[in-house]
Amino acid sequence: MNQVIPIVLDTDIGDDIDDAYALVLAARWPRVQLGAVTTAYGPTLSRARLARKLLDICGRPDVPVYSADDCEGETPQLAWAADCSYSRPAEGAAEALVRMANERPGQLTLVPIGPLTNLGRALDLDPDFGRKLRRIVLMGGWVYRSYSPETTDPEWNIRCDVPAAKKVFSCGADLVMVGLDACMETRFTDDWQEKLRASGRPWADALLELTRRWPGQVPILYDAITLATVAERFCELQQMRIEVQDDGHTRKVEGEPNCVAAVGADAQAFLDWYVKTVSE
Ligand SMILES: [Ca+2]
Repeated sequence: MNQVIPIVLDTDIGDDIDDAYALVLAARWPRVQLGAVTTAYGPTLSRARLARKLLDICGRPDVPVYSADDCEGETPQLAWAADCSYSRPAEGAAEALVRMANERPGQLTLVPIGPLTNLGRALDLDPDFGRKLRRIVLMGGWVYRSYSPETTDPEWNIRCDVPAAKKVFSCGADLVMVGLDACMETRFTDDWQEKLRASGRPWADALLELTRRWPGQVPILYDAITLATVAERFCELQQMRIEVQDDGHTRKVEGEPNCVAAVGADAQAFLDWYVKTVSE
């Protein structure tokens, strides 16, 4: 029997659709014990309300949701959760992260799937925060794919808070970076959505409703394959040293490795596994 892995999911749920897919996986996957969800970036209170509603539908009212500095913002996904009664804990997201890391040093795996603001703040509160975690498995950056700083935008999660990302990549944590190299083929096309619908699960219906409201075309499950990497090997991983540049690009440089980076993935195997896992 494989050991259950305690995790915390740090998410910017409510903009792109893949955070919702990752949250349902975190709530339903027996290999992980979801201890808390923290919300990051922009309208963190509305994001927390959305996470709360989705967790409740997943049968997980036990999972607390912490938000951070909040600002105005509205999206069709966030509007879906407007009817959810969410009471914000007195403790903020970064403070909760520091407390949980101290309560079980060396045991917690943190999975950030949004901008790294809460982690940066946690490292300000406790410079040893990263070393108290078992591991950080983050969605962000890229290494090889289309890598051309002159012509290609930096990846969103890193670019949105570059100072926080620099802190995370130098904090001494056991770090796994799942970037665009591994994610771009995880396209959750209509065929997959139909398989999910066939499960008849209420959280599957919620995901498909959120997907319907989302203005994009085909969901790409960046955040869900990142979470899967906590205990599954759909990604090809390489040790390397990554430098976060001032513009948010992640560049492979010479020197002692500071992370393990995903450089490719078996996307079809992952999608098949995903649908099976959240259909249980
Ligand atoms: Ca995200």
